[in-house]
Amino acid sequence: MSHDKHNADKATAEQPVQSAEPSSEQGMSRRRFLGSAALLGLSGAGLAACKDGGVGGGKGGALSYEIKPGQLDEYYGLWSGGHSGEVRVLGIPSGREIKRIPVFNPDALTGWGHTNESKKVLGTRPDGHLRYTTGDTHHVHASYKDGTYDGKYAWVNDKIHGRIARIRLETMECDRITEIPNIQGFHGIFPDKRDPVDAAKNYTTRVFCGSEFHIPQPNDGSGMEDPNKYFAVFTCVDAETMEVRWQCKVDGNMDLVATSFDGKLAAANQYNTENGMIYANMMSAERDACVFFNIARIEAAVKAGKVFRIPGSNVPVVDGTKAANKDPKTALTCYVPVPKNPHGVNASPDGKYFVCSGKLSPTATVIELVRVLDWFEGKVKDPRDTVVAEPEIGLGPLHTAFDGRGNAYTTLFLDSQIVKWNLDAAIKAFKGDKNAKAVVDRIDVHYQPGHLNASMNETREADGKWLVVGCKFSKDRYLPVGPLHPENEVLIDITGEKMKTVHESPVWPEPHDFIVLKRDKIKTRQVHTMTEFPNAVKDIGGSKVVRSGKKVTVHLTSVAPAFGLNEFKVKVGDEVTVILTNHDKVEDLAHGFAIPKYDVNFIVNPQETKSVTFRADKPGVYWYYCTHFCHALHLEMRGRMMVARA
Ligand code: K7E
Ligand code: CUA
Ligand code: CA
Repeated sequence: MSHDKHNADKATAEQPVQSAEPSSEQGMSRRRFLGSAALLGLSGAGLAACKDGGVGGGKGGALSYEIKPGQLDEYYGLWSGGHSGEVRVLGIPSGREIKRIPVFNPDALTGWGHTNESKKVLGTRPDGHLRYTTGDTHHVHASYKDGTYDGKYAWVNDKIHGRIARIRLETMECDRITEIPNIQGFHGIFPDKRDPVDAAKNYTTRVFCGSEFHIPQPNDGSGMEDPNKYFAVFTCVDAETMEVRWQCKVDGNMDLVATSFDGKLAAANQYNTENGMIYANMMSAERDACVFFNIARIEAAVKAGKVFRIPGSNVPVVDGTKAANKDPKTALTCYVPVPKNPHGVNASPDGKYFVCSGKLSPTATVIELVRVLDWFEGKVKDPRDTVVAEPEIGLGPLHTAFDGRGNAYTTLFLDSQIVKWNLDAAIKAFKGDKNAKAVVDRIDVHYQPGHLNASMNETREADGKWLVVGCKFSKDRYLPVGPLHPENEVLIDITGEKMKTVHESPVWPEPHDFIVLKRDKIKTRQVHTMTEFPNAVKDIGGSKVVRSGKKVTVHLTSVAPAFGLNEFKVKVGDEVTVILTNHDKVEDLAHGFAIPKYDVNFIVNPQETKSVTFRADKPGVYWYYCTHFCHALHLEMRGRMMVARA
């Protein structure tokens, strides 16, 4: 069936968006607010027509995306993996996938979720199995210093189990995972860009976490039918210790998170200020909110002990509800009304604005941060007066990126377009200037874009070169591969007045979000140091078997093409721990270690140590072998584990 036919079928099955009922608000165009027909559209791929060639194609900039064999990309892209629970590293502009970083997902190549060291990071149940084997990563953001990336850490959320993970960018490995209490539907994260009170700390010290789903607190089976028991909390995690510092109770839910460059404000957009339990109720109010958190005040309240605790957790919780924060001069939170059901809040690289978009309203709301700070001082009366622009930009606006030259780029999910609009023009138009036109350009993308990000645009060094767009549907863009399609990442050159699509690449669903960092922001270490690992078998001739009762420890080394032991002997019923240190020093020279029928499989990179513990429960000979091609005699790199009958 052709793609067009598919669309035609869809169009009859679902009402076209443009026929949605006009809203009752005065002076609104028919497209101003969308009804339930649009909501259907939000869940379907069928609405946008397949038009080839973007509106803005042709007269764009002139960047080349071609990276010839042997050439390196100019940018690192850090992509979330979505359902896989991983983070991926792409080269930009080529779109080549360079690495997958296992985070919440067991991974047989690296042995993540399998080795003792990675199990410690992931967390285990009392029986030794992983606490969770699934993850759902959405948002990757990196640490800051002086308003730009410092290359130290990246964080990513797990929406399913409410966990936040940290990745050391030096080795691009996950080193910490924290499970956040009292939340469900953990969605937005954003690190702060400096400390709001300590001037010396001009770097990331906290990571803020928004949770979507409100749950009965405590969620222990009581109060499930009592709506008053339900609420969501905003969480602050310490960037270094990865411990939860505090939580803030809010009205409504939270979706995406943004932080200001001065460290004073964090914000989360809320699509369910109604506290609805079903979607019809979640879209009943004309306006939802972007809730701002006054970080210094919250931390002072925590210090002063103005907190409560949710039974079952020891985290101090402050009350950020509207009822408890009526006086702006002491308020911890400020709820700025924005058009209904927004999905996304993004900070402009000049540090002045947050942009929040309403997926059921064809608008983007520009909130000026000095006005929010003024509201907290009692100088601005109505939280809505912090809004300085609200241009109409198109249907289903989700996320916004910036070029550092005063322009914003917003994904239009329903229109399958990117719209480029000018912040200053939008502000002028909002003030009543009839000649000010916010929208600069539009370009079609294939299809239904969600997140987008421009190179370095979450920093003060936004360079306005590349815009990457994550399309949620690829439909006909690649060779058909059965019912499950890849998603389509679109590369757009934004150096010119007009946007220009230059490249597309498929990605395995569903990345959601990504950031694009100049490659010199990340300095990796290509070889580990043996002393990093306390259990390393440091002596190259130190391979040995040590028995202590029923516990057997096999100290093993690897040097291509041999393990330190050609065999080792254990007995049925033993608890066996294999500690393997790779003594090879050459970059890229990894060895693997696998034991058939014992489900053991991991690699050790140069100078790295990993260990695995298992019960010897099957007698016989089991050849352990190297799984990673390391040497001309790689196949010969093996030995026997001999398990004697008890
Ligand atoms: Cu898919 Cu940021 Cu989780 Cu929007 S999120 S598209
Ligand atoms: Cu060692 Cu292959
Ligand atoms: Ca709503």
